Amino acid sequence: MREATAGARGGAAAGETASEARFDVEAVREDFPILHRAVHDRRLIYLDSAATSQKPLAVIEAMDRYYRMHNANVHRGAHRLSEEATTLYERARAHVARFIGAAEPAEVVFTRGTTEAINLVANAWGGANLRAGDAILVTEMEHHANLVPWQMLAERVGAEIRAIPIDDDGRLELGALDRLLDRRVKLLAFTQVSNVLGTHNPVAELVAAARAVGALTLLDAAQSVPHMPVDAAALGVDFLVFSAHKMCGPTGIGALWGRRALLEAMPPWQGGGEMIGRVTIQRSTWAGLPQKFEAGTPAIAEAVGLAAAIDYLHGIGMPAIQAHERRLTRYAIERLSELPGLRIHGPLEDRGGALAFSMEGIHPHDLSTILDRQGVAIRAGHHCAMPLHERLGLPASARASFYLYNTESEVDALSRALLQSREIFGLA
Ligand code: C6P
Repeated sequence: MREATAGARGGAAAGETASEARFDVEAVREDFPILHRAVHDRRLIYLDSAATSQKPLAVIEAMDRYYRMHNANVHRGAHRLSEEATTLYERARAHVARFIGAAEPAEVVFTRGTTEAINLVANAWGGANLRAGDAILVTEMEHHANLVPWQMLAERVGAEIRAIPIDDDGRLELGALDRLLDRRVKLLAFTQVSNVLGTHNPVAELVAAARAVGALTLLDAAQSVPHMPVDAAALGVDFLVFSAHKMCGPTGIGALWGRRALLEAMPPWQGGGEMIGRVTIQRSTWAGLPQKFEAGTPAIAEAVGLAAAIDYLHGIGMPAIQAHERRLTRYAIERLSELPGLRIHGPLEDRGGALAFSMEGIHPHDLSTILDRQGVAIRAGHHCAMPLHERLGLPASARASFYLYNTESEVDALSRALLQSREIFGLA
């Protein structure tokens, strides 16, 4: 669909890359029905895509079509509908594999999302490989999903959690690796892009450092896969996890990618139908990859929706989406920096589109409530990153986050609403 808009602006102007020139945000917005609704009698300005993205018609219709035409359970029935559902489900897996640069579809395990994928690795890999005295290295900016499962594992086996600190600009202090990364570290689990600060972490450097001490790496790609080209094999990580709902797909599905040899060596973590080879009353054998990790009836319509989301994003082009978001984030930083009392947290350059800030004299929750009355949806709180907020010395922050359908005029509206909130609070 988007291919039709390619070149609509007649080629690149000076200083503009080809992918920036091709991007037609107004045409993109037409694909998202929800963007046409009003909130509190105002046009909806949705700036909370880091929490969950909106869904294009192509995804909504693909799921609707699945239920109208193909619904059945997968891998079980010999009847026509079950064959169709199985084909669609496995085609979705192949789509994901191509999208993230997996060597083969069998390396892609469907999960409920990023959180479940990390819990899977913590239970299956961690349970089998971690011993008392071992360490797991994370960073101070991790989402709770990439922290709490490791804490639970560490508690169980007697391992230790270490964290790479951040500097005042919200970037990792890589100098601390000398002190933190030794042979006791068995896994380095880190986010590619911070959901609060927008920081882009140096994946290649971190992977090389982990490898040098024989540690594996898990990349939390929840905030990167939706926004930029990501190639798991090229990045050199061992595990990669993400959620469909942040990339135009439905809730309830995401994926774990892992290297075949690692996944094969891992025991299953949940038992039930689908994941077995042979079952007797006393014991069972396991299915091969990836079924070994997919016990029970999976999220079939959601897999179909995820495949449609990938088609949609691919049709626009991930480099074009990334370029659009970069431009918009730069613009937002410029506009918000002009506002009195406003402080942006995190790096100002070379960053993703999650933009956390504080307004002097107004609690983030009050700010988000006032903005909501203007139709502007942002998030306020700790964004499931309490250790990070502690490091920043903040109980909470406000966060605007951008995606392919956001515009400069929406950033202007955010800026106006923030100024108004100062007036409401009687701030000069
Ligand atoms: N962050 C946010 O508003 P789930 O909930 O499993 O789909 O994703 C968890 C998760 C893991 N890692 C990162 C970096 C994330 O940003 C998230 C989800 C949302 O920031 C909801 S708390």
